[in-house]
This record gives sequence, C-alpha cells and structure tokens, in this order.
Amino acid sequence: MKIFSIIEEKSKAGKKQFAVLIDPDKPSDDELLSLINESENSNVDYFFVGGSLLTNDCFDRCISLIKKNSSIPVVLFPGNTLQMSKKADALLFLSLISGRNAEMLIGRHVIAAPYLKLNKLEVIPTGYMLIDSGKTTTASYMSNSIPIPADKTDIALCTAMAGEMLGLKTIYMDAGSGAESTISSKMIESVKNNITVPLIIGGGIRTPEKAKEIAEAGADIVVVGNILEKNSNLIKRISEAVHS
Ligand code: 1GP
Repeated sequence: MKIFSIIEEKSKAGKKQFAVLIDPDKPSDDELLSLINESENSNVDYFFVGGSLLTNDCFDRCISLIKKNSSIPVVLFPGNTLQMSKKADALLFLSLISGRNAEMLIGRHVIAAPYLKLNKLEVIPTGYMLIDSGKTTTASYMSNSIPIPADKTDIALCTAMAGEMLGLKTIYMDAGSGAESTISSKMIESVKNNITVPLIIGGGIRTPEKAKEIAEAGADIVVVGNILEKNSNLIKRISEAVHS
C-alpha cells in the first residue's frame, strides 16, 4: 500500500500518527540503532529522514541501517536535492509555500523530477510552511525565506488553503528543528478547520504533553526529532500521548 494512502486513510479516520525525525548527521550508529529499536517497540508510524544541512556523508548509510533493522516506513524529508534515495519508501516533495523563494517553490523540484521518476519513488506533494519560533532556524536561513509570523493565523490559514487548492496532498507546518516555541494550538486549529488534506506539525516538541496538545489541536501527524536524539526513552511516552 502506498504511504500516502495510509496517511490519508488514518487521517480521515481521525487516527493520530507519530513520525520520528532522524537527522542523518546527528546520531552515531549505536544511537541510531537504539532509536530504531525504541521506535519498533513504540508503535511509531513513520521515520522521516532528512535535514536542512548535512555535514557528514551518512545519508545513505543511515537509510540502509533503518531499512535493515526496521519495518517502519522511511519517508524522506529532504533539505535539498542531495537527499534522495531509492531505498526509501516515499519522499515529501516539499514546496516551501510560506516563502517567496522560487527555487524552493519549484526550482529544485525540476532538478529532482527525473531522478524521482526513474527510480519510481513514491512522491507526496507537500505544502511546506515555516512558522516563526522566535529565532532564526536552520530551515529558514538555508531556504532564504521569511517564516510566517507566529501570531499571524490568517496568513497561515490562507497559505494552507492556497496550497490545497493548488493540489498539494498534505500541509506540513514546521517551527523548525529545535525551535524555542512550538506552533500555537490556535494556528493549528484554524488551519485544520479549513483544509481537508492531512496536516503535519513539527518543530520544538519536547514532551508527551505538548505532543498530545498538538494532536488535539488538529495535527494528523506529529513530528519529533531533536529531543529524541539523546532521549530515545521518550519515544514510547510521546507515541502513547499522540495515539491516545
Ligand atoms: C523539524 O519538524 C521537525 O523540521 C522536528 O523538529 O527537531 O525540534 O523536534 P524538532
């Protein structure tokens, strides 16, 4: 079954999903294996793999290690066109609709398209929206784009609506990895009430309580990365909070 069909089916049924974000740069092989084992035992729905900037050559090895040790689907969350692999199950084809940088809206996609077609990777067209979190994140700096102000719910809402009208299949609102504050429940609720495609939320989620709050506000998929790198024991608690 295609990954997007699973996401869509679960979202329509109101089943909350939990994605563990792995930045291939960060964990050692041992840390990665413990993250994988913990995820396998914690009902994790997806691994998202990618980062805004990779400084090591670990991308391929990271995906191979996950595929060898886990049956959880691997969904690429690419920061750039170097982060593509046919070993993955699907790829979030991110168009940065919160920004006005043409390269991130369509330019990189033109470069990636032939590779994706040749390798028959499942592509999930995703409206990617950066939301301001109080400090410049790697994602907003590297994408050369201004995030949507945290209190401008109307801008977020209209951007997400336009993304859906353009045919994008999911909306991913992200405060950025390691964000000081998460996206507000008010903004999540407002967007969720006005779109029909699955809503993915991430950035700065560090506790089971916060993950639950984000899911209750309307996230169909809650994404957590940073905090799990050194605290893989949190995976089970956050997973239970999201799925409850
Ligand atoms: C960032 O949404 C993800 O792109 C996850 O953020 O690493 O802060 O959990 P964290």
